Parts: sequence; structure tokens; C-alpha cells
Amino acid sequence: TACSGTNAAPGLGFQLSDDQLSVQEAARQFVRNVIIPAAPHHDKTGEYPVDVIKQAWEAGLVNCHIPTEYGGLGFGVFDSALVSEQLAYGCTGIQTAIEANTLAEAPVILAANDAQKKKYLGRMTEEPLMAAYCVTEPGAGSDVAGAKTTAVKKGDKWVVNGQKMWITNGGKANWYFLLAKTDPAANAGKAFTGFIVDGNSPGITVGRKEWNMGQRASDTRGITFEDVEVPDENRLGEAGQGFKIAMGAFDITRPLVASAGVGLAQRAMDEATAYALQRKTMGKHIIEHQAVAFMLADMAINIEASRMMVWRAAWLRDQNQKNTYYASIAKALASETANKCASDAVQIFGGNGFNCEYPVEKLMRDAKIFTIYEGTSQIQRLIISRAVADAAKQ
Ligand code: CS8
Ligand code: FAD
Repeated sequence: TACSGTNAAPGLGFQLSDDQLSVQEAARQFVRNVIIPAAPHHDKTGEYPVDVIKQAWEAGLVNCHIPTEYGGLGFGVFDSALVSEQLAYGCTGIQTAIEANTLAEAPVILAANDAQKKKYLGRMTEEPLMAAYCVTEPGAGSDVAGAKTTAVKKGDKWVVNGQKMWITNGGKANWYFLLAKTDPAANAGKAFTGFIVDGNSPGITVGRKEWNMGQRASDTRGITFEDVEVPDENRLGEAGQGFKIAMGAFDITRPLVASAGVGLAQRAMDEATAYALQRKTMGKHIIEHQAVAFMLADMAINIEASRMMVWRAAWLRDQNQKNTYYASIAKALASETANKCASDAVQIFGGNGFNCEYPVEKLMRDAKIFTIYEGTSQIQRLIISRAVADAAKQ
């Protein structure tokens, strides 16, 4: 018959290739051997995981999406998502530090010329360097169009003044992607320009490491730019295109942040399941109490659904199709899944769940940022609802 079950859905496939399976397995092994043992120390001390990142870089798990012509692995978003899910399973603080490189590199991959790519992407593949993406400001996070940092053209240079806030890898970066206003009178789509700024440029002051609720291995800082001179050759694309370049980067990185949320949620489910299989109350393992078992079932439902949305959003981008709507759905769903799974894992652990010697309290602290960074859950819903309305108007 036409639908025999052997080839029922031509054109749609969920089977990973052998290469993808081996990348996924390499990441899984690295996480088990290196990240999981190191994570508690970096969480407790906030010490930046230099050694772990160096080993991850040597294992080919950092900067995966740099094109092969600039020395990278040339991964698409889908393959990168397989890696980031695994890294996040081990520790989302360490994974965020690693993924902030991807975020800084994304505008360069999207908009840089060949010389800029050779110089700034090339060096990332030669040494384990870090980079950072500077868009958010003390007064403007969700409202990127409200950012106030300016760049003014003086001869063949731009002079940058302003303050950025909450910059991941802010104190570790060899270079920054910077979004600055270059035409304050224009609409957002034309008002901003993107630049690559060398980390050692005179006039840059890096603030203190922020002590956050979770993901403490990651380095988050404010950065001040005071009369920082940036050569015009470090301008990304045309002047005025910066907002679109910065947004285009999110189409790549929101699926990756979502995949990290899936990794955290999966870790929470695995920890909670192992605990529920050995903890006994009222003469039974707690997994035999349906109230507990159904929490695990709900975790599975939300994790599977989130992973599928990540795969769809990532796959579309790799096909060069617009994925903004799906990237936002994946980001919102996976972030909320991460929070629900971590919170329910704490519940399943009972009193032990609230204690810092057990892994799930860290998961709950680490999960919260997922509904905030890379666009809050409210901003994802703004993007999704605008797309729903636009589709209805057509
Ligand atoms: O401001 C937008 C937004 O997305 N806000 C959220 C900001 C955000 O996500 N910040 C994250 C910072 S980075 C971070 O947190 C790092 S976490 C640590 C590392 C993790 C590891 C990876 C908005 C609210 C969605 C939109 O703002 P508006 O002011 O309403 O602008 P629009 O009218 O929508 O758009 C203006 C023009 O830009 C064009 N645009 C919009 N989206 C896109 C995309 N690609 C290309 N171009 C885009 N996705 C839009 O078409 C408009 O162009 P016009 O020509 O003006 O019509
Ligand atoms: P606000 O924009 O002030 O929002 C406050 C609240 O109002 C939120 O609940 C928000 O959802 C809601 N809200 C705002 N506007 C609307 C609206 N229009 N409709 C409905 N609700 C709305 N930024 C970078 O550029 N680079 C980085 O590397 C980076 N890393 C980060 C790492 C960490 C640990 C943190 C905490 C932040 C990081 N950020 C980074 C910044 C992050 O993206 C912003 O914090 C986030 O986008 C929210 O902006 P905000 O903090 O200014 O909150």
C-alpha cells in the first residue's frame, strides 16, 4: 500500500547521520569526563573555567560554526545544537561561556568581509580565545532600539562612547562585537552600525564580575567605552545595517540557547529519575507513587517537544530559510521547560533537593536565566504574536 510504514513520510527524517551521532557522542564523553567533574568547583567559586574551555577547544567543541575556509569546522546550526545540548547537560555556566563565542562570531559570519573574517575568526581557531557580543546597556535590554552607545565617524575612524551591561565573557574577550548608534535620527533598522572592537583598545574599562543567581562559571560584566577609536576597516557591513545584523545573529543563537535549555532539562530529568528509583517512602520507591512518576512523564513530554522545536528552528536556518518565528518558539518553550524540569527535580529530591550537596539546586539556579537572556520569554512572545498577526493579515 502507499502507506506501508516503511517509507511513510518521504522528505521528513529524524535520523541523525553517522557524523552527527559521532559528534554528539564525542561531546557527551567530554561532558562526562571533563565538565561534570569540574562544574561544582566553578559554581562555588565563580572561577572562570579556563582549563575546561581550553580542553573543549582542543576537542573541537568551541567555535564549531566558523566556516572551514577560516580554519573552523563549518557546522550548521543543527550540528552546533547537538553539541550545545550536551555541553549544557554538564554545566550551563560553562556552556554559556563557550556559546558566547558563537554569539559574538555570528554577526561576523553574517556580515564581515573576507579580510575581517580571516583576521577575527581565523585567530579563534588558532588559539583558545574568547569573544563577546555587546548589545545590552544598563538602560536598554529588551528594547535594543533604545540603546544609546554612539559611534561618530572622524576621518577613517569611528569614536565610540557608551556603556554596555551584562556582557558574557566581558572580562575575557580578545575582541567584541559592538552595536552602536550611528544615525540617531533614523529608524532602528537604519540607526545602528555593527563593529568589531579589539579588546585591548584604549578607552575600554571592564567592570567587576557580576555575582549572579546561577551560571556562576560564566563571566558577566559591564563595559564602558570612552572615546574608543575603531578603524573604519572594522565596520561590519554598511553603516546603518547594525540592528539587522544583531537580530540576524539571534536567528542563529536562539536555537542554540534553546538547545542548552533542553540539555539542562534532560539533566534534571535524569537526576530525578535516578533518585526516584532508589528513594523509598511508605514501603515503595517514590517512582511508584503516581504523583512522582507523572512529574517525570511531564518532563519527558516537554523535553521531547522542546528538542523538536530546536531541531526545526535550526534546520530551517541551515536551509537558508527565515526561522525567526520558530527560533522564538523554541527559545520560549525550551527555557520554560528547563525551569519547570529543574523545579520539579528539586521537588522529587525533597529536602535533599534544597541542599547544595545535591546537583538539582544548581540546575534550578542555572535555569532561571534562560527565560531572560537572548530575549526574555515576553520578547519571544512579542515576536511570535507579531508573526501570527502578520500571517493573518496576508
Ligand atoms: O529589540 C528586538 C529584540 O529582539 N529584543 C530582545 C533583545 C535580546 O534578545 N537581547 C539579547 C542580548 S544577547 C544575550 O542575552 C546573550 S546571552 C549569553 C550568551 C548565550 C550564548 C549564545 C525586538 C523587540 C524583537 C524588536 O524590536 P523593534 O524595535 O520592535 O524592531 P522591529 O521593528 O521588529 O525591527 C526593526 C528592523 O529590524 C529588522 N529585523 C527584525 N528582526 C530581524 C531579524 N533578521 C533581520 N532583520 C530583522 N531576525 C526589521 O525587519 C526592521 O527592519 P525595517 O527595514 O526597519 O522594517
Ligand atoms: P528589561 O528589558 O528592562 O525587561 C524587564 C522586564 O520587562 C522583563 O520581564 C521583560 O520581559 C519585560 N518587558 C520589557 N519589554 C517588554 C515588552 N515590550 N513587552 C512585554 N514585556 C516586556 N546581553 C548582551 O548584549 N550580551 C551578552 O553576552 C549578554 N549576556 C547576558 C548574561 C546574563 C547572565 C544576563 C543576566 C544578561 C545577559 N545579557 C546580555 C542581557 C540580556 O539579554 C538582557 O538582560 C535581556 O534581554 C533583558 O533585558 P533587561 O535586563 O534590560 O530587561
